[in-house]
Amino acid sequence: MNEKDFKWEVFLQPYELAIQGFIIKFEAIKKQHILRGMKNPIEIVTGRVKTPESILEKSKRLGISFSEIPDKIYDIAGIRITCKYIQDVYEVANMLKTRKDIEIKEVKDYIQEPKPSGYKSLHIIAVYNVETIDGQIPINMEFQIRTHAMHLWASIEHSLKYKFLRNIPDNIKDRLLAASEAAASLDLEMSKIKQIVDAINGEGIRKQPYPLEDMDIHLNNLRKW
Ligand code: 0O2
Repeated sequence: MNEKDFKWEVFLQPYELAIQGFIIKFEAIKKQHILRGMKNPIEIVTGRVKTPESILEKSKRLGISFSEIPDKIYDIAGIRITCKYIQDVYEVANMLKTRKDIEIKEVKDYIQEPKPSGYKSLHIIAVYNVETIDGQIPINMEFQIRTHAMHLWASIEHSLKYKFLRNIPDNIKDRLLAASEAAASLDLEMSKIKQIVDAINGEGIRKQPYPLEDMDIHLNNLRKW
């Protein structure tokens, strides 16, 4: 890899393909759960390919040379799965662990051990082989699995990091840590509510199914010719 004349679009295209593919795969898992009347752990699936500016900034910050970028920056392709409950986060993580199309390299559990900032999420780094016109290319992917409460916190903290050029003032940092604790309390309380509701459902009280259209589930979307 040579920084001069580097064709970022060509380099990033397999990452884009991988992201598009995994969004479809996770939407399919969600649909399969809903269609079978099963409890669905997946709420929202999004993905992004890191921008060249952000890749270069991270490589400089972590002391990674230009040629080492594909091997040492794991989140060029990022998939984010947002869940209602902490239990669902680990259920999605277990689903990833049993998949045959990825090889898991590392699990970073920032829920059990939050970052000093207060950041919480479960990260799974995996290798995925993308089919291209040059054959299979192995790429690193980062799956971030988190609850809505963790996501709210991370989005606000992320935008503040940009606003303050990564130097968030101490008084705001302290408040962010307190907010992270509050988000954790909310998640815990919601988990308890879920356990109570699951127990009621287990006692035979039938759930009222929602119409599929209300959940944006449509069948036979592929009738295009
Ligand atoms: P973006 O804008 O999301 O693409 P790093 O934490 O980035 O210095 P490391 O150890 O490689 O270095 O990170 P890790 O743990 O794999 O996390 C990478 C991504 O996780 C980040 O991407 C964020 O999306 C998220 N993340 C990690 N730590 C924090 C944090 O303290 N606050 C927030 N809001 N998000 C975090 P980037 O590179 O930040 O970029």
